[in-house]
Amino acid sequence: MTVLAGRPAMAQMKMDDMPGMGDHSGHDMGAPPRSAVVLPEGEALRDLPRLANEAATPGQFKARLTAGPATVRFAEGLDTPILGYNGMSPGPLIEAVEGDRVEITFANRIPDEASTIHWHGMPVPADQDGNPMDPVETGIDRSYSFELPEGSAGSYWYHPHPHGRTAEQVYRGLAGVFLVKPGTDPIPAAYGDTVLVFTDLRLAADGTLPDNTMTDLMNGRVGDHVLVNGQRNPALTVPFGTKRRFRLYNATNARFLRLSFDGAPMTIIGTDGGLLEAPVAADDILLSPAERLEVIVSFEKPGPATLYTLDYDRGWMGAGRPADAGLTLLTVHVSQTPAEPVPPLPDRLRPIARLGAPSISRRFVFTETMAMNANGMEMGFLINGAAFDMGRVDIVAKQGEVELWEIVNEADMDHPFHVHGTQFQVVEHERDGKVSKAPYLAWKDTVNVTRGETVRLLLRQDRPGPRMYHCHILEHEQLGMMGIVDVRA
Ligand SMILES: [Cu+2]
Repeated sequence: MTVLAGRPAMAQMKMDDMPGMGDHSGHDMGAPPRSAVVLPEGEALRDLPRLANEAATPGQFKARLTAGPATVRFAEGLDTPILGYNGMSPGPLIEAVEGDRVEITFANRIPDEASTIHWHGMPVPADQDGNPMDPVETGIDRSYSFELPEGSAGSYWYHPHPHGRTAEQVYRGLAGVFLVKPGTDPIPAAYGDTVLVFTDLRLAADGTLPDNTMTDLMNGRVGDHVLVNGQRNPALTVPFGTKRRFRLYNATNARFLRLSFDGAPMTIIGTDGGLLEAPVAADDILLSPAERLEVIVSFEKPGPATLYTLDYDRGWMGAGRPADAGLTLLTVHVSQTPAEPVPPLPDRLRPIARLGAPSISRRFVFTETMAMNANGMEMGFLINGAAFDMGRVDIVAKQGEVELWEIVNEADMDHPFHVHGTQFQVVEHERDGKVSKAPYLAWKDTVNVTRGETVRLLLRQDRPGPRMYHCHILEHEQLGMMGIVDVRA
C-alpha cells in the first residue's frame, strides 16, 4: 500500500461520513463485531425457486423481477429485513436456452435508491447491461431485452450495479442465478444439475444486517456465515456411486472460497462462460468473488462427505482477518443404497476456439492508496492511477478486435478482475518473473489477480457501447477500482 501525504484522494472516505463511525458503539476502526447469532444447520438443501416464463411463444423468455424490501428468518425468532428479488434472496433462478429471446421487466421498489440489473458475464448489448450510467430510479419499471446467441450456454448471474450502491444492495440480498442451457448438453442428465450459490451473511444480535465499517471498506465486506442457497450448512442425501453436477457461484461481496469435498473426488468441467474442452481433476478449487465453476463430484463411498473451506490468504488490511479454513458449507450424506449405474463423463465436452493474435495490448495497473489528514482517512482503489469517473471513457476499443489485456496487481490485496459484455481467455500468470500458462483453455469473465501478480488475457468485444471493467470486491469497485472501455464499431 502506498501512503500518500496531502494528496487529494480520488475516492475519499471521511470517518464522520461513514455509517456507524460516529455515535453508536460497536462499529469502530477495528474488526466488525462477530455475532453470536446461531443459524440452524442440516436442513435439506433447497432448490432455488425458478422464475416462471410468462411467454407463450417457444424461444422466448419473458418475466418480471421486482427488487425491494423483504423479510427473512435466518435464525429462530429473528426477522431480518433484506432486499430481495421477488421477495427472495438469492433471487429466483432464471433458466433459458441458447437462441432464446429474453425480456425481463425490472421494477425498482427499493425505497429512495436507484438500482439496475447487470447480467454478469452475459453477451448482452451495452444499453441492456445495467450499467451505472443507466440507473432505474425508485418506483420505475424498465425492460431489459436481449438474445442469447448459440454457444453462449454458461453459468451466469444477475445483480445490481448502480453508482455507489452496488456493494450495499448486494450484501443486503440482491443477487440471483441466470443459467443458459445448450440445445444439447454433453453432460449426462443422470448427474443432475445442482446450483450452489454462496453468499455471506453478517447478522447483528437484533437480526438486522449491520452497515459496512471501515474494515469492510478496506477489505471488502466479509460476513459471519457463508450460506449456500440461503442456508447454513444444508444437507443432501445421495445413494453411493452417485455422480453429481454442481454449479458453484461465489456471490459474496468479498470472500475468497478455497473449497474441497472431503472423501469425494471432484472434476472441473466448466467455468464462468460454460464447459471446458475436457474435464480436469482437482483436489481443491479457488472461487474468488463473482467466479463460478462447474464440477462433477463422485460420491464413491457411503458416509458423510462435506464441502469445506481451506485457508487462503488474500491479503488483509488491519485487524480482524476472518478465519477462512474449516467452515463446512454443505454436508452430503452418502447412503448405503447403491445408485443406478450412470453413463461416464465424456472425455471431450466441447471445442473452444482459441482467440487469435491480438491487434493491441493494454496494461491495467491496480494500486491501493491511503492517507491520513485532518479530515480523516482517505483511501483509493485505483486502476492506472485513477479512480472511477462515470463521465470519463478510460479506453476506446474496436468492436470485433482481439486485445491482450495485462492486469498488474501492485497492491497488497488480491483483486478479482471482471469485464462486462464478453468472456475472455486467460493466457498466463506472471509472478516474480516466473510465467505460468493457464492450466486449461476456458471462457471466463472474472479472474483473480493475486498481489504482486500479472495476469494476461485475450478478449474481444463483439458489441459496441461502453463497458465496465472493475475489481469484483464490491467495496473496492465502489471506492474507485473501475473503468470504462468504450467499444466502437
Ligand atoms: Cu479489489
